[in-house]
Amino acid sequence: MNARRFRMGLSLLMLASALPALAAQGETDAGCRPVIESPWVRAAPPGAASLAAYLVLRNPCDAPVEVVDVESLDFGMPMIHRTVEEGGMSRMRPAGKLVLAPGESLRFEPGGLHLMLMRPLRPLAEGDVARVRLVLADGRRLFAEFPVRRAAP
Ligand SMILES: [Cu+2]
Repeated sequence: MNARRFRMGLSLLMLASALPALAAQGETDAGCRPVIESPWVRAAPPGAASLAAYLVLRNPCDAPVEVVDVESLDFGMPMIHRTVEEGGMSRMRPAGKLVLAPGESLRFEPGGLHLMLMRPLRPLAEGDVARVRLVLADGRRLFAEFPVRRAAP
C-alpha cells in the first residue's frame, strides 16, 4: 500500500464518520458540485485544427476543488491552456495546477486560461454544440454542452 492510497483511505474513513452529522444538517458536502457557467466555443473556419472554448467555473462547495484535465467526445485531443506574454510574444502553455478555493470562481476567457480543443472529430459550425467535461482531481467529471458562437455570450 503506498502512502497516497493510505491517506485517501484515511480521509474516506474520516468522511464516513462525519456523514451522520452532515446529514443531520440536511446537507452533505459530498453532494456539492462545482458549476460550469456561460460555456461557449469560438466558431472557426471549416477545417480548423483546433477550437478555443471558454467558461466560468464556480465552486459553491465547502471544499477546494482541483481541475486536472478536460475530456470531449467531439475532439481527439482537448487540453487546458493559458496564454502568457513572453518577451513581447503571446504564447500558449499548459495551464498547470488549477485549484479553486471554496466560493471562488475561475474564468476561462480570451487572452487567458482557455480550453484548447484540438482535432475536431466532426464539423462544428455556429449553432452546433460541443460536449465537454472537466476532470477533477478526485475523479469527478463536470459535463456541459458548449454552444459554438462567434462572440462571448
Ligand atoms: Cu491554446
